[in-house]
Amino acid sequence: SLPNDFLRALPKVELHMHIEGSLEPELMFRLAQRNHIELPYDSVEALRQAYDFSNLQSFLDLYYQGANVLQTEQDFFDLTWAYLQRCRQQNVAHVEIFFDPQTHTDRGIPLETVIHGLTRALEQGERQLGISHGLILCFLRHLSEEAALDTLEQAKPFRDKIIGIGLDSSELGHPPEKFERAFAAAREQGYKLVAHAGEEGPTEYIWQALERLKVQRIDHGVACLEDPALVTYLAEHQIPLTVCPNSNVRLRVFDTMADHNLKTLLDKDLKVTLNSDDPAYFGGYMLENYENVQEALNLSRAQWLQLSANAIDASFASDTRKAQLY
Ligand code: ES4
Ligand code: ZN
Repeated sequence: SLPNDFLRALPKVELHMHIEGSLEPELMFRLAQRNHIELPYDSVEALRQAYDFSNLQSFLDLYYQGANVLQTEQDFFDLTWAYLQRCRQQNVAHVEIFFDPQTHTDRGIPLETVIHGLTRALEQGERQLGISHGLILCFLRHLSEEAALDTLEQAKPFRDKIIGIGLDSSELGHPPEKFERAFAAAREQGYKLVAHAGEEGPTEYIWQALERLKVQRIDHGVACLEDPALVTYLAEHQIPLTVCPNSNVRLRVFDTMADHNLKTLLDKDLKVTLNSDDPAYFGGYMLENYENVQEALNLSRAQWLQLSANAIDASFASDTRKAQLY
């Protein structure tokens, strides 16, 4: 077992966190009131009680509903600033956060409002808290490739604010290959590329993300163990997997944390990182994920240091910043 404060003190890098998924019930109620929006829950407690998910879709339904309270640039700033305060408390020194522009533009919020709110908070976080950042724009995979291409076009004026392009939302029935042209276009614009694959979906989706979308990281990827050839490929190429333990348990990918395959992934020399995914919905931020993993799986000090080093290596931070993070 580890010294008491070891996990808290460990310098952390978060690579898989949807900013809309950091919307805590308290802030959701505050923004609903501020924006004169009616929530279908009487209280923060009633809302939290609804966070009892059976699969990814049952979560996404509440996640998109919750995002409706985000209306103004200040709302997006407040959301991101609250997340950065958690990062500061938990020794998270670098973050690469996802956002879902289509969730907002499809209900009439200008993309500029979203991006200005997020980046104003991220830049203030860098100056005041020393937390470096990257912003990753995700296409919603339940929507069409044309809609993704249109979003990519709309993002052109903000190219310098966005480091990468990702793919999220309902995985089953929406294979990566559906977005091959949109990812090719993003690649031509010099974006880094990532995609959710192998969360609920099959190993074939991980292969497609690598071979057709040419992503540099796989978000989740925990299904990979079902295909030994894929495991060999991921290990040989040291493709990072951004694993989200609390998320996997809350969305019933694994029955309990003790059943999570994290240790097997590490034993196979895969480049695993630990992340919080949607911390307001899945029971906590980076440290809560670390603590729940440690309680159930009892990793060694060396394994924790490996996970930390993996996240620095896997990040899109500059070499100068990486050297500071080590
Ligand atoms: C997500 Cl956990 C998860 N999976 C896929 N898409 C998402 N968007 C927000 N959280
Ligand atoms: Zn995710």
